[in-house]
Amino acid sequence: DHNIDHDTSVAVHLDVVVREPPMYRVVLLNDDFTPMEFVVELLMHFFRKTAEQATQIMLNIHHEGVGVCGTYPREIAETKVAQVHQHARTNGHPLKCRMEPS
Ligand code: TYC
Repeated sequence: DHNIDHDTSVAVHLDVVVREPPMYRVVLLNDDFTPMEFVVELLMHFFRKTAEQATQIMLNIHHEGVGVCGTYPREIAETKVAQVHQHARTNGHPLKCRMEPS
C-alpha cells in the first residue's frame, strides 16, 4: 500500500564509520627575549610535560628555531594557541605559538 511509512515498518540499514579527526601540531617559535624558565613552565602547565620533557623541548626550540609541543584535534589545538598567547602577553613576553596540519 502506498500509505505505509516504510521508515517505521522496515529496519533502516546504517553503516556507521567512525574516523579519527584531523590532527594539528602545536609548535612554539624561538625568540631572543622569552626566558627559558617561562617556556619550560608553560610546557608543563599547558602541554602536560614533565620538567625533563619540557626542558628538552625548550632547548630544541632554542637551537632549531621551532619545536612541537603536542598534537591535537583542531579545536583543542586552537585553544592551546590562544592560551599560550594570552599567558605570554599577560607576562610581557613575545613568545609565538602556531598550529599546523600534521
Ligand atoms: N631563546 C630564548 C632565550 O634564550 C629561550 C626560548 C626558548 C624562547 C624557546 C622561546 O619558544 C622559545 N631566553
